[in-house]
Amino acid sequence: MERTLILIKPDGVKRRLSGEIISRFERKGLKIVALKMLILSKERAEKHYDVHKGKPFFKDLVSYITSGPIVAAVLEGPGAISITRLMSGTTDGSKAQPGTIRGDYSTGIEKNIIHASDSAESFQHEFPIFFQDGEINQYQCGDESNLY
Ligand code: FUP
Repeated sequence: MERTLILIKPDGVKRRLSGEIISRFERKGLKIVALKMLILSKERAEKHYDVHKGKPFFKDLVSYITSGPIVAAVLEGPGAISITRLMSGTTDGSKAQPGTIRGDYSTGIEKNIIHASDSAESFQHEFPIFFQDGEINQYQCGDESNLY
């Protein structure tokens, strides 16, 4: 089954939106298989965002994502990667569709509430920055035959 990584960024946590965001994904039918709160070190943040190294916003991005606690989760379900991206909305909250997480809660590009892996390759790169394989919980939900 497909898995993806989401991060609720420091603005989302500090605005008490963690539960609301996780709820949206649960109601959609995705399953939480790993979950934790942490403060990211500069080194791990730079690794997570290494595709953006050298870009003008990189330094601010790293300093922002390390500025407070984040919630990291692995979500599982068919199409989990594209579903979480669609539900997150486009990067810039001022342009994201209402109904998406960024469209509903963010007005800017840096403080945009959520990160979601954009491909299976990104998930493979990002997952070990936040979790070990043994932290994935495999279990069945009673309604899976109605969902999938
Ligand atoms: P996304 O995949 O939607 O999270 O967006 P990107 O991977 O393109 O960018 C990662 C993060 O960098 C964004 F969430 C916010 C930040 N960013 C900026 O601050 N300025 C930019 O011009 C582009 C991205």
